[in-house]
Amino acid sequence: MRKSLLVLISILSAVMLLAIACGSDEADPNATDTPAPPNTIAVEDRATEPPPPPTAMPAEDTPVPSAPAGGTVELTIDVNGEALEFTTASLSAAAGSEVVLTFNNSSSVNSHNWALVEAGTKDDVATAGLAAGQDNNWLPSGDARLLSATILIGPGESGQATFTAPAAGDYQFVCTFPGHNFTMFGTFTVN
Ligand SMILES: [Cu+2]
Repeated sequence: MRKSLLVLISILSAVMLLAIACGSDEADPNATDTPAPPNTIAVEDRATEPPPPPTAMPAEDTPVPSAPAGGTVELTIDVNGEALEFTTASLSAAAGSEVVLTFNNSSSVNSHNWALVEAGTKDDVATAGLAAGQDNNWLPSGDARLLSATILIGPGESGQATFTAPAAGDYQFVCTFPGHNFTMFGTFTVN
């Protein structure tokens, strides 16, 4: 009888140990469950982080092609009626800016153009334009001194010259219609 009791006790104690062991095993899953939430949070953080870069990429790409280094400058010029002179003798723009110059020729009889040339070359360029003829808008072709120009604009008509403002410095603008260059000119300042 005593031996059987001892066996029972030993069996019970073994069962107790197993129960404790199982209890400790059950504690492990709980231990692994605790770190799990941080992992899911970390995954959520990673999931929310990627979206900003994609949205930031297009935002950086769009300004590059659309916005020139110096921005866009819109200039307007006219003539003083039938006088052979522009309405202003000075224009300016920032270096590298995209210049859109609109020339409104309000004269009722005269044709004009507007040409941007290197400083001190307005008369020489006009002379070269005289040789080029009216079919070429009184403008020489392939002339490095001529930086930009409108076409020949008839009375009451308008035209545009679009160009990137060159390096900082003083330039000239002039009408190269024969004889107009002596009174139709001004200084174009790039700053
Ligand atoms: Cu003119």
